[in-house]
Amino acid sequence: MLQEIGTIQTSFDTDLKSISSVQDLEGIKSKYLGKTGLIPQLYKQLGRLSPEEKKEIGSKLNDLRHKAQTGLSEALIAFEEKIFLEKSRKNMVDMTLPLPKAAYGGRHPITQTMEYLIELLAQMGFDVGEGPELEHEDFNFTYLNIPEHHPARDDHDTFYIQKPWLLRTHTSPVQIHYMKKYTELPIQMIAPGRVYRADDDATHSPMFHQIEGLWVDKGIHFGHLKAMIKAFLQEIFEMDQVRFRPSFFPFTEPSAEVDIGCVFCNGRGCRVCKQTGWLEVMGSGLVHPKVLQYGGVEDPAVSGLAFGLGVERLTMLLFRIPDMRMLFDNDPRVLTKAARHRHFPHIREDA
Ligand code: 2NM
Repeated sequence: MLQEIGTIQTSFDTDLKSISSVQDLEGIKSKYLGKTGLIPQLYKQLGRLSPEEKKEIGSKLNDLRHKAQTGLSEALIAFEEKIFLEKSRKNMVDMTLPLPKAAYGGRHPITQTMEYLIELLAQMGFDVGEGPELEHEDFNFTYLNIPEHHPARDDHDTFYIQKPWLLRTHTSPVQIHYMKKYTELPIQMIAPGRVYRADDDATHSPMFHQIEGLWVDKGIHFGHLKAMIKAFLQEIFEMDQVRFRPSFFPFTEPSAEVDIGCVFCNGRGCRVCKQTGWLEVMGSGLVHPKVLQYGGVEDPAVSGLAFGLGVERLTMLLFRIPDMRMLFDNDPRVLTKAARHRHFPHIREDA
């Protein structure tokens, strides 16, 4: 019987080493420890032995049963651990992998243009003025020398909230407020902000952004206007063709529209400049004496220059956006477009 115990012990050890599933373990358990298993069968034979043999072999048998039980439960634990590690290795996150390309936000092209222009004008000495978008018609029209029956005042062009209150149609009312508030010369300021006009097509939006400039001092003349605007546009567009065309605005006299040589075709003529070789970029003039008076500037030796530009139009030129409505659709292809300009933040490829 001792020999049998040894044989069973050896075959148990071999069986235990070769398991590949929990079912294998169950099989081994019933083969050795089950009701009719090899070990219980040996116990049944104990009855035929003498008390001395019973004592010795019984103890050996107890050892065998104990070894089989602990061997099985240890093997079960080891096997479950192995399965767990295999599963977690399969789900493991590799911290050395590069992250997936993530979409992230950025400033709108209009905002980028606005901030760039404000920064540039601030460097040229202009203070930044602000005022309400809801204005009184006196500040929006009357004080800017726009007469009572001028078509610009028409309900068709202006969003009246409740007469005389309206949404400002330009930022110049801010400049009237500014002149009234800051009487010390020189006055050198810009008014950036949103303006509203009842207009909506490929080149007009009912809400758009303007930056208007005002420079008031003793002896300001058209030469100052030309030099200032040339320097400003050359800095933006890196070219030197600037042209002043006579024009008319109620609030300036004389008035001029300002063109630059077409940056798309270098003046040769293309679709963008409609074959003229020139692009209109802003309006300007010497402030009408009546406007200075309304602003509280009394001294006839004091004069002023003024200019105004549409930020959307400049954004379209700098970002190569062909239709103004595209600026307000929030299409990510427009929102992540990079400006072809040395001073604009470059939008990353993976944005
Ligand atoms: C323009 C063109 C010409 C302008 C005039 C004034 C003010 F208030 F000082 F009189 N602000 N802006 C002006 C002059 C604006 O925009 C096309």
